[in-house]
Amino acid sequence: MTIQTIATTPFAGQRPGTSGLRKKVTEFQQPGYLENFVEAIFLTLGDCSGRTLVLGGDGRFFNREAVQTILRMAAAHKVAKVLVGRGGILSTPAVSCVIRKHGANGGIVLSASHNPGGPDGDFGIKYNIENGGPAPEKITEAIFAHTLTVNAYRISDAGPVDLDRIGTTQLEDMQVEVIDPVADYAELMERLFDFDAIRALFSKGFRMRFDGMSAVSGPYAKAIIEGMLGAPAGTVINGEPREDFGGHHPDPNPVNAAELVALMDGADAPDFGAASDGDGDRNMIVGRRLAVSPSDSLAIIAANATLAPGYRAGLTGIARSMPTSQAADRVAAALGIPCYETPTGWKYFGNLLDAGMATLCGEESYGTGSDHIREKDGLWAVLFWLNLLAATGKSVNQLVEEHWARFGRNYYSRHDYEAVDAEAADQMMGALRGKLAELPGQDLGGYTVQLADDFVYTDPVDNSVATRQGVRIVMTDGSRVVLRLSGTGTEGATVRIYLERYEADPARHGLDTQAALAPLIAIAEQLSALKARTGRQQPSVVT
Ligand code: VG1
Ligand code: CO
Repeated sequence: MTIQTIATTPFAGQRPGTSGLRKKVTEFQQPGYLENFVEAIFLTLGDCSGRTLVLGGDGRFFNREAVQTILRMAAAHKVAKVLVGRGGILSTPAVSCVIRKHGANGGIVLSASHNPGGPDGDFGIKYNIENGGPAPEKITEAIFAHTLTVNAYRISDAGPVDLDRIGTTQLEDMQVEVIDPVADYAELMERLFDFDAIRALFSKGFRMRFDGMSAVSGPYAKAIIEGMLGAPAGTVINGEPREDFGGHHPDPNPVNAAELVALMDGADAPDFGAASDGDGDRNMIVGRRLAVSPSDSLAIIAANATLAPGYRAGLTGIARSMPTSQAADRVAAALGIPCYETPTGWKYFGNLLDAGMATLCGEESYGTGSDHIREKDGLWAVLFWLNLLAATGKSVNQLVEEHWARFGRNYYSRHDYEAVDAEAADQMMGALRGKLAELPGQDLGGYTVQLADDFVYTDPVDNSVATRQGVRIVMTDGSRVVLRLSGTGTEGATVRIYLERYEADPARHGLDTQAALAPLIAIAEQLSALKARTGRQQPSVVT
């Protein structure tokens, strides 16, 4: 076995987006493409001797190959030890959990999350730091800078490691420990939630469906929900991770999890439905004929958090991404705790969580989590809901309706226009930014604009500043229209339009969401001229 230095030349476009580097699998398969990016990570980390890293992914096509390459590169960079999930599998929340529990120096997550997989799908890679969370921008920018100048990478020529057997092997001077991908995570969940109460709920005949979407969360959900909590076999559907996610889009929303939603709408609907995404960090919560909006889910979890043993002491604060609805702000106000508004992407929550300023975090994109790890956590949110259902004896629908009655309802929707022409999208955003200064005070479609800006975030912990994080037009009654471009897509640009309207009156809590938001949808079109600029008449996905 020898360590080799292989000459290479930079690839353009290796700047990490909202959550790591995501590209088509075919792009990753170019000789040196993955290696260059991994070398850039190691160049950023500096001396790795004595360090421990965690490595795993969501099992999508190219996962195993990438794990072997990264192990051989880690050995060449003198990493002391790598903890890798069996079969190369670790959900994103499990990576975060394992880094923290084992005191590792960081980890590499292989996933393109909610993007489709398979030979024609997407692949992704992300570096997480020692708190278990996504690397902050100063690190991702340093990695990117190295991708522009990298001219060689170091790699061992050793043969492949057996990833399917638990135990420790040696690769050059590096230890490779293959671990059970579920055990550490399951143990953490058991400490946070009232497993006895949830077990009692299932033993009384409570029925649930968890859709693993043929992605990474299946093994976790089976071990915890069917195994530890005693739910009947078959509660977890699509529970085997597949390299192409069964050809589906592993994105838990009512559009992509249509089968689950149809089941929950039917006559024989179970009591509770849930789903997770490719890498297990997203969640969708479904009641009977009711898909709970992720923003509402965050607010409801926050309002009832002390019912779960891990949160009995209460919350220090709540953080939500800017486009996420303000439902959580109302709960924070009632609890007398701060609510922080951050840019999109979990990396912006890390400092607040580390500083103990926030306990719960959430994003409108089906992402919810807490200070138990430093990633959003799909199964955690599902278990939190199970804990609330068991502790209150109420249904999902009851909890949601009672929440609205108490706090008011924030009608909310996101309209995505996927794979639009990137230049047209940039021009649209540019033109919109140009109009912002004149909007405050203007009357638009029955609303008066109070504030219009391109969101700038100053991190209250380290004072780092993130600019151009999305255009927001806030009305005097708190209703909002937000527009931003996705940072996770791999084809053209994806325009996201976020719409929110607050309604205090319980008599008006039963409206159709799109109808309730129609005036704001019209304002978004009026200000952006999206139809003319992109040629799109309809959003590709409405959630
Ligand atoms: C999207 C979501 C964002 C989320 C990110 C990663 O980013 O909007 O809220 O944090 O995906 O989620 P963007 O830039 O495409 O809007 V995951 O589950 O794909 O890691
Ligand atoms: Co994800």
